[in-house]
Amino acid sequence: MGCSLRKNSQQGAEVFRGGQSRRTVSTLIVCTLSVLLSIEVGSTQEHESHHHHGMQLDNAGMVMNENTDQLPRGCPRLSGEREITVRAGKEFAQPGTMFAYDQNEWNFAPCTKLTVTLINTDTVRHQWMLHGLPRYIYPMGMFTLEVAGKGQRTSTFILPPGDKTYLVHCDVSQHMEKGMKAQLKVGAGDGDLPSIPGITGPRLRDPHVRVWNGWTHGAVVLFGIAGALFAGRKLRLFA
Ligand SMILES: [Cu+2]
Repeated sequence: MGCSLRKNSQQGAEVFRGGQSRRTVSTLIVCTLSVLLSIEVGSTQEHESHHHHGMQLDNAGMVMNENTDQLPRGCPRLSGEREITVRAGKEFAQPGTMFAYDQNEWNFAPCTKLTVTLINTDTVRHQWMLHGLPRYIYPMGMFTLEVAGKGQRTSTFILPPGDKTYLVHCDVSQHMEKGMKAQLKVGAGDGDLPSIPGITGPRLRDPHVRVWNGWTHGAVVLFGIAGALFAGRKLRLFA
């Protein structure tokens, strides 16, 4: 895209001034965006060429952006090494959801080297995809494990410094909306994410269900009867 700004020519009389300055402004915005974009793309390409990790893909699944040795900026050294095993499948789903992980929250010290094993207990594809990582190590800011059908996959990455809450989810269409959503807190985290099953979303014992089964059920029935009587009298169904 050419970023040269056209000079005001004689042909542009008073009438066209407004239009031209608008065009100039929009050209400036487009140019700024494209420069920013090329910087971003450039840095990503640079890092992809510097690091051997990238995508490991086969019929059974994939690992994206494994990182076993590069320390994120701000980590003087690894604070420790941890391992987790996460199961993913329909069998862990709570009422109102269809897919789920068997855990929905993790907490680790900043700069932890974390090895994740994802076990898929379903026949459909599931992922453990974490967002918001530094892009100079992890292209697109993601670390992903994917298992297509029953099976498992293991990979390692290094958590950044600082207190932050990271989104973990399955990116297969509709799986996150149907319950496959979790959060990983580094340090103290920076809050809870919305609709995390069992944390900020529906729990196993949904309070609405309990309340509904209790006195409100009776109250609704009573109101229904009263309403019917009132409507009946209005319509002169009774004398
Ligand atoms: Cu899934």
